[in-house]
Amino acid sequence: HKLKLIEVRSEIGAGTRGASLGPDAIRIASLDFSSRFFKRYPCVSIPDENHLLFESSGDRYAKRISGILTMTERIGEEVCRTLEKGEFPIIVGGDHSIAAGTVAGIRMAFPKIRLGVIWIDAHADIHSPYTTPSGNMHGMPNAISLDEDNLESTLNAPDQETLNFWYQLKNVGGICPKITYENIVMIGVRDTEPAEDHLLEKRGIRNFSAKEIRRAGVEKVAVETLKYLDDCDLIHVSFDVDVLDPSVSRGTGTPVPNGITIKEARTLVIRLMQSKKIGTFELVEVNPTLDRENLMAEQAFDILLRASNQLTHNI
Ligand code: DIR
Ligand code: MN
Ligand code: MN
Ligand code: MN
Repeated sequence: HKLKLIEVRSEIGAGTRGASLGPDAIRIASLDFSSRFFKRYPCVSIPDENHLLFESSGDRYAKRISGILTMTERIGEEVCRTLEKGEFPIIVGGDHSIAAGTVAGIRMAFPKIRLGVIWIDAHADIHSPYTTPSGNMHGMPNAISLDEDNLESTLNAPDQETLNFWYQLKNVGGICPKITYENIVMIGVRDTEPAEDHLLEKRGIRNFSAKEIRRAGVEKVAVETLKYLDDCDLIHVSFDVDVLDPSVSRGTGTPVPNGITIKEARTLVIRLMQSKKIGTFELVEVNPTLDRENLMAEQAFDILLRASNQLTHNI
């Protein structure tokens, strides 16, 4: 099948604005490298006309959740349509809240399969409105996909309107939950809150820490990850650029110390994409307004290019 790029200009899920410019910054990086990447593959763009609004519905425990719901539905429909045509969607964000839409789209296209997720990120993004410290919805996509409220760790009292939106969000595509705990692997997660730690522990989520990656080597981590998800029929790879070390990840909203190197990230992605089970790839959280010299977008483009080349190779 063919690759299809889906650009999502979303930023209302993040605490720092500017991630909607990520896809354009990555395009500019590709031009600077004289790459024909964006000419080679068909590309659609999902706009977010609400992104410049300061307020949209939702309380402080789920900021702009009504806009997030709209975006999740749009992304879901586009990803579903792409998969139904037999094309391979590469989703370029935008903030990480878009991952809920990607997973919804996969589920809409394939309701019955065993779906795996490889979550490459400094964060677990498994908060709910009941537990979020920030109200930023890019910290919630995994909870949306898993139908996880984490009431045992409740810290907040979201209002009824917000909870109605939250329920709708989890039910986009009519399937809830969309993934299960045993079919998710996290790589590089190192900045979590106690409410998230509680879940990671209770549900036994597999997480390869940056330390483990360094000790075992990325090659081994990739092999172990794929082995762990061996039962899955199809796997989604979600790559948040803040998994990278802040020495290269200045241009992202929430950089976290002790990240993986760009070299480790390349090898990891190439090795993972060699698996025929990978069905979607997503790269998020490039924010050029925070960067110097578009460095983050250049690194992101490099990752994107390598992932795509590996896929083209598979086909
Ligand atoms: C934090 C930060 N856990 C929150 N999350 C981020 O606000 O929920 N995710 N930055 O990418
Ligand atoms: Mn994330
Ligand atoms: Mn992150
Ligand atoms: Mn945090």
